[in-house]
Amino acid sequence: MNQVVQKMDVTYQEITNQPHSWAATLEWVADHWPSFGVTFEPGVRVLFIGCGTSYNLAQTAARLFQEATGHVSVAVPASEVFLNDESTVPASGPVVAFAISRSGTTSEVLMAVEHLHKKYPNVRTVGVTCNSQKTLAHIAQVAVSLDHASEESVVMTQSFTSMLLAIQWIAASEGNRENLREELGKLPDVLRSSIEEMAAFGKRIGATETADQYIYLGLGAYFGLATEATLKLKEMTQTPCEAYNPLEFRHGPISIVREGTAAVYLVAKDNADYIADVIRDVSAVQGRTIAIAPNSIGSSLGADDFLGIEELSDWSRSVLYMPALQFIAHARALDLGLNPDQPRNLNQVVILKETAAR
Ligand code: F1P
Repeated sequence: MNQVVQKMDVTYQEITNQPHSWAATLEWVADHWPSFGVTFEPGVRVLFIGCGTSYNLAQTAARLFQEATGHVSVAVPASEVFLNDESTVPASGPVVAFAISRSGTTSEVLMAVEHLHKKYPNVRTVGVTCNSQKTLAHIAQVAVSLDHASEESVVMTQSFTSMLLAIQWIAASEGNRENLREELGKLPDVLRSSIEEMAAFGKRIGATETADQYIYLGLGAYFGLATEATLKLKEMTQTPCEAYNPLEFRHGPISIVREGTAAVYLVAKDNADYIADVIRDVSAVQGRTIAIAPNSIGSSLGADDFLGIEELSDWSRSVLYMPALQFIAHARALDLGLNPDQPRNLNQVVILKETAAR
């Protein structure tokens, strides 16, 4: 049964297609973004808006964007833009809002963009999507449309990393960070050369005999990736899992750790010493500890298992962690005899009743 699903499942093909999708993304954004004429004036505030996986993307993107450009950037669930705009949308001063949606038809994202256009003349909207022919690309003032990263599968994998990579490229460009842009250019080849190792890692960590509860831990932009890792695992396997800032995890939630708990750390070089401390604490209460970390420090963290990732800067390396996290969820689904292409209770797009897909 598992082998048959593996050959047929589209989700696996899309996960393994990421080196190609990333190369096409970098080419597309370099060719198109400069001509859009989107400016980031001094004092601009930047919003990143999305739902589900695209909100996890927004959380990751906001941190990376602020780090590379210095512009204050925040992530907001799309529903909060039209339901709680006074606490989420700056009413004055220049604002650029990136509205993120693979499908380009998620009702809350479209409602958020329409609300911004109607009530906030100070806001410029940028659609980020994988479907140029759908509504978001038409109603946003400009659109980053990565059709090559669209997916047949319900769960988002290459669409997540490709849209994130496009936003990272924009951040590096708007921040005049040529070194970061150069590092991004290396990512497709780095991923191509490490994807088999990542798939093997995913099988090891996702195996049902090793854990029945997962905790993903990441700081800063890596927290958004940790949150996305939990959504992949929930969507594909319904396994109990949570995401935390690693140091916050010790302030109470560590009480859920037991034998059968796997704690997966997304380690950046800048904070590795602090993470090693949390690894020790989780090991001490019977948790299994797994680190995804830069090659140079992976083995020194004291984790039970680890995956080494290409050095690069913490900023540029961040998106490289995602395929390994996607493989964990995919491998576990197959181990459980589930079909990753048919996640329980889920459709590719959530359309609210009072609005039809535009
Ligand atoms: C957003 C989303 C997905 C989720 C599921 C339902 O889609 O919440 O993140 O996995 O497919 O839709 P989109 O707005 O990015 O198309």
